[in-house]
Amino acid sequence: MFRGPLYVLAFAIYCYLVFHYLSLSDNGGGGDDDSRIPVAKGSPKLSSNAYFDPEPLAKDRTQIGKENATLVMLVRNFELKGALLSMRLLEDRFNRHYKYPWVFLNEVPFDDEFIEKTTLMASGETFYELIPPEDWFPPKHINIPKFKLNLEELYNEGVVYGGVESYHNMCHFNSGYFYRQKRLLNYEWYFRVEPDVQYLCDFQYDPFQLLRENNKLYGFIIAIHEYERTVISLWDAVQGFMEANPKLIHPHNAINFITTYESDLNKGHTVENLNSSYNLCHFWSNFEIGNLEFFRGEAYGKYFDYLDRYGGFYYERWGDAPVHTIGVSLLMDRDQIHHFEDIGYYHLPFMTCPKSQDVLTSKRCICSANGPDNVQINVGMEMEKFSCLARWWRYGSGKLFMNDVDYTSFT
Ligand SMILES: Nc1nc2c(ncn2[C@@H]2O[C@H](COP(=O)(O)OP(=O)(O)OP(=O)(O)O)[C@@H](O)[C@H]2O)c(=O)[nH]1
Ligand SMILES: *[C@@H]1O[C@H](CO)[C@@H](O)[C@H](O)[C@H]1NC(C)=O
Ligand SMILES: *[C@@H]1O[C@H](CO)[C@@H](O)[C@H](O)[C@H]1NC(C)=O
Ligand SMILES: [Mg+2]
Repeated sequence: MFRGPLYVLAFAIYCYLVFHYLSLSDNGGGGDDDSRIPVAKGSPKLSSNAYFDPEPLAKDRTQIGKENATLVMLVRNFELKGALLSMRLLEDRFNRHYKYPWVFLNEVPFDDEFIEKTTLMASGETFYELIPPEDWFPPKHINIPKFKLNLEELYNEGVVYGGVESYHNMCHFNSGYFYRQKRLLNYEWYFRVEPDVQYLCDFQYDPFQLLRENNKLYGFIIAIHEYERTVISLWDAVQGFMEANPKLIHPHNAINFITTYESDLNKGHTVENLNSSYNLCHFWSNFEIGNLEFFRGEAYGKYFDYLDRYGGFYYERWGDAPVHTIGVSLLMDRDQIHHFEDIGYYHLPFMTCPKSQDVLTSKRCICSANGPDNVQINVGMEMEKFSCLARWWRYGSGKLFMNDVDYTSFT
């Protein structure tokens, strides 16, 4: 006697489902979709969420930061994943509050996937620039057979990246050409970013503004020793430049930072077998915040041209890090070089983090980086024997013991 109402209910549900199905297929308009190419420009995405307006929300990319500045990344298409990792961290820790633009540089065109995904990751405007071949490949005075021969030799000696032709182009470009790329002429300040790096603390202030207001021109985070084999004749070239251009050397320079040897600054460890007075210290250039007009200026231009004539970017493996470092150490007032002691950073294989507990807490630092194979790097390198930071404190612009910035914004 209870069955009657149950059948009625089952029939009602059946009718509802049939009706619902019909009404859905009426509205679906599926026929047109069969020819749709999901990734084509202008067509809706396969996974677009039907509950939202199909028009993507337009992002307001208007710059908030007040400086004439840009983030810049030289990168290859296949490094997209690492580029996004770096961007995500830098956007979250700093740039989403300022929306500075991003400039991407490459000697081959960026592909659509790279452009789409990095633009979606950026809070500000994005620009994709093709490097002209004459800015990328070896200059005319380079003897190509000699270059190839030396590549082989560097490879056989196991010099890191020594045998990789494109690495030489990259170091040459970063030493003397990035700041002259057409798009970068629009800016006064740059922040260099590499794929697969990690920013471990909130910035809480605008580093471009900090540099400008404190009359600084170049900021670094890690200082370390270079492999001697890569720069055998670099100091000879630098000495030649100094002798030819004594007026360009700044009277209050940081030459002692790059030419002193006391081992107490390296925990008693001596840099062995050095054949020149360059002690191999350099600012690690994968992190740099600097003034483009300095690099575009007469002094650095003459310095770079002098080194370029020497051929060491190709016959040896001069890195852009020692080249920038020697340039800024000789041509700038040493007080114009700034150590960002309060920014946590990781680039394989080294991590560095602020030391003050106050700063670490305020800036929500996570001083643990994810290295390759999920190895955690928990120890900062700033006090290791291979770091040059102690030397910078003695011969550069000193060591700070007081917070010189206000860390209380964005709290
Ligand atoms: N477009 C382009 N970018 C390059 C090329 N080689 C290197 N780069 C970029 O130049 C920067 C430095 O290259 P890396 O390979 O990271 O060199 P590195 O930092 O000395 O070495 P790693 O320890 O491997 O990171 C990175 O931003 C790279 O993406 C190249 O041939 N073309
Ligand atoms: C930004 O700097 C560049 C290079 O110095 C300059 O040409 C440009 O006029 C500046 N733009 C603004 C808005 O100040
Ligand atoms: C330094 O000079 C010595 C003696 O001339 C030489 O044997 C050695 O290979 C040189 N070291 C480097 C890194 O060039
Ligand atoms: Mg790198």
